[in-house]
Amino acid sequence: MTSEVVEQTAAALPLLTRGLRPFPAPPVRIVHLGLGAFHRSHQAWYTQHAGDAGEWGIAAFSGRRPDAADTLSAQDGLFTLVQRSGDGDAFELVGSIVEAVDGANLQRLKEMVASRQTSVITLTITEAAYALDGSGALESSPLGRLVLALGARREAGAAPVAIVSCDNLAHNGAVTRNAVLNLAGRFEGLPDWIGANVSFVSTSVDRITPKPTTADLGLVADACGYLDAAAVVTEPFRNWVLSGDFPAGRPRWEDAGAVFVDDIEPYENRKLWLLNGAHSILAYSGLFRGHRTVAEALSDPICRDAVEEFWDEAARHLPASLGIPEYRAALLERFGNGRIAHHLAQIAMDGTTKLRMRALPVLAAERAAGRPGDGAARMIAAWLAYLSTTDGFQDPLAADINTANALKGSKRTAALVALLDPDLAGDAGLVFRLDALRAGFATAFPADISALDHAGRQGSGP
Ligand code: CS2
Repeated sequence: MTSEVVEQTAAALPLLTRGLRPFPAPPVRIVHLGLGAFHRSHQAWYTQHAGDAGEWGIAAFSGRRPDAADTLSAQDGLFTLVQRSGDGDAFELVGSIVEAVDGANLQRLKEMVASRQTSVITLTITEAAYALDGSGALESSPLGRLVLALGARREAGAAPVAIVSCDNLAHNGAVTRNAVLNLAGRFEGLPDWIGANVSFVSTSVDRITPKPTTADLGLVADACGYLDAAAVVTEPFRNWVLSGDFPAGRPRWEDAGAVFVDDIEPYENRKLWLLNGAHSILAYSGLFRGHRTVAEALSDPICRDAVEEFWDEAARHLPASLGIPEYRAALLERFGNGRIAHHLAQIAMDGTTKLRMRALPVLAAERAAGRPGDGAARMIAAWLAYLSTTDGFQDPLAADINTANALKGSKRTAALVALLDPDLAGDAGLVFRLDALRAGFATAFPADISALDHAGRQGSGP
C-alpha cells in the first residue's frame, strides 16, 4: 500500500483511540526511554500480559525524533500488535503505554522519573548509545537525559528505583551503571545517591521486530477497520531473561513467560552469539551477495554455511544445559519465516558496536583454546566485504570507517579491524586470514553446495 493509499484510507477510517476502542489505562509506574517498534512488541506486550497489568502503565519517551511519540499520542498510546507466524496473522490491541512523549521534552521526563509512583525505568536506546565518553551536553543523549531526570528524583526525595536495560549488550546492567555513574559525576553527590538508590537490572531480550512498513499499516486498516499508524508486526516467539533487584516492585512479567535468574551471562551469550551473531553474518554476507531479507540470505548456502560454522564454534563456549541444538533449530525456523520481511539493512547498522559483542568474544575464546576462530573471523570478513560495496551505512564510527575504507588491501583490512579491536589489527596472520575469508563470499551462488568448503571454494575432492 502506498502512502497515498494510506492517506485515502485515513480519510475513510476512524483513527484508533481509547475512545474508539475503550481500553483500561493503568497508572504510570514504568518510564521507558526509546519508543521504537521493539519496545512495543516486547516490554509493552509483557507488561500487558503480566497478572497485575492493571497496576502498571508505561510513559514512553521517543528517541532521536518525536515522530513515534506524536503518532502514538494521537492514539492515546494504543496500538495493534500483529503476531505473524508462518501461516497467518493474529491481531492484538496493546494498551500498556498510556503516555507517549517526545524524547526532547526533558521537563516531562524529569517529572515522570521524579514521581513517587515510578518504580521501574526501562531502556531501548540502541547499543551505540551506551558508548559515551562523558563529554557533550547531557540533554543530547538518552543516558544524559536519564541522569538529569535521576537528579530530579533525588531532589524529590523519591524512593529507590530499578533501571532495566533492554538493549543487546553483554552485561547491560553493569554497562548502564558505569555509563550513568560516569555522567552523574558532573553533579555533586549524585553518584553516591545513585549507588544507594538505583538498582541496575541485566536482561536478555528477544523478539524479531522489523521496522513497520506502510504495507503493514494498510493490512491493519483492512483487518481491523481503523487507522493505526503505530501498528507493529512481530514474530510469535518472545523471550525475556532478567537478573537483578527491583527495590520498588515490578509487574509480574513472569506470568507472561519472563524468566528471572541469578546468573544471566550464559543466556546473554546464547542470545547475542547465536541469534544476533547469525543476524550479523546474514546481514553483511547477504547484502554483499545481493539479498534483502534474513529469509532470503538464509536460503543462500554460502551465507547459511557461514552461520552454521559460527554456531558450531560458539556452541563450544556455551553450557550444554541451555539446549543449544534445540535453540539452533528454533532459530532456523524463526529466520526462515519468509512472511516476516526482516530487512538486512536494518541489522547491518552500527556494525562496529555490534561486532564487538557478537564476533569478538567467540574469536577470543577460540584463539585462547588454540584454534583460529574462522567462524567468528568470517563474520568480520563479511562486514569487510559489505563495506567494500557501500558508503551508505550507519555507524557511530562512520567517519573512521570511511577513512579506513579509502585504503587498499591489507592496510584497509587492518584499519577497519582496528576500529573493532586495535590489538587484533596488529596480528598480521589474522589480517591475512580475514582477506582470504572475505574472498569466499564473492563465490557465485553454488548449484551444488556439497562441492564447496566453508570458504565457498571448490573442494579438491577425495
Ligand atoms: C538484530 C536484532 O538489528 C539487529 O542487530 O540482530 O535487533 C534482533 O532482531 C533482535 O535482537 C531479536 O530479538
